[in-house]
Amino acid sequence: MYVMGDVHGQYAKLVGVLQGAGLINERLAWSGATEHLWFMGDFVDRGPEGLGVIDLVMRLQGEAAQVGGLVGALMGNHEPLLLSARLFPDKPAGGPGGTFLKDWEMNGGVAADLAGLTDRHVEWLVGLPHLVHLDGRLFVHADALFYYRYGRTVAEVNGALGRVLRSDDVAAWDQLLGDYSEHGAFRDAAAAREFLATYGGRQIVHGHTPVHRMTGRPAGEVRAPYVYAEGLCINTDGGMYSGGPGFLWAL
Ligand SMILES: [Mn+2]
Repeated sequence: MYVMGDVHGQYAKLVGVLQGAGLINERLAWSGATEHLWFMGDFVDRGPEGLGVIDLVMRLQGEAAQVGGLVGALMGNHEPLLLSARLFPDKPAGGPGGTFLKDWEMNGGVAADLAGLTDRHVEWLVGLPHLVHLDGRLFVHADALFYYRYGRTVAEVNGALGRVLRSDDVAAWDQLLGDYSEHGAFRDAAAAREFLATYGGRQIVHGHTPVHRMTGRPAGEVRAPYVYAEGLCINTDGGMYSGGPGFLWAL
């Protein structure tokens, strides 16, 4: 099993990393056979080709499934941001831009991604899980505690957040997008331990906060996940949009 952190529109880097691991070939077709590949969310924004990344992941998901492999993806927070800009561009929102469209733009929104987004993309995106158990670990996009407010089990959280994203409840969307401004909650190992006790799993695997921001090392040097909180947490966000080369974590 391989895990890919936050891609943020870095299509060319993603292709290079996947080819380097033999998961796709020179024609960009799935060549990973029965291997499993999971993405941590945040496909879009801050980088030029977010929709290209989503299209690639959606296609590889189908190709892998045909040969007994698996491509899975978690929901990030930039996917809801993009969806909110599509649903209610001019409605007032709580971020610094004042509207959902302006807040998305200020968070690195790329006009071509919004323009190219189809119902098929939207349906795929809103169906992505927010929390998932894999290999005895708890995979979640954000290193944040706000998930507690949406439920005390993985199924409850996925259900509640899925309902928000399938609704036109502007206040609920605004609340959720604001919730994601939380970062770094698991630096406190006790908080990580309680999160795992609540939702299950022996380790938290997350993205959302680039490793270089936690370690203070240059983004260009980040080629492996960052293990912290007494080994309870694994940060997979290579900071690809701010100079990180991108990497796959092989379990
Ligand atoms: Mn994020």
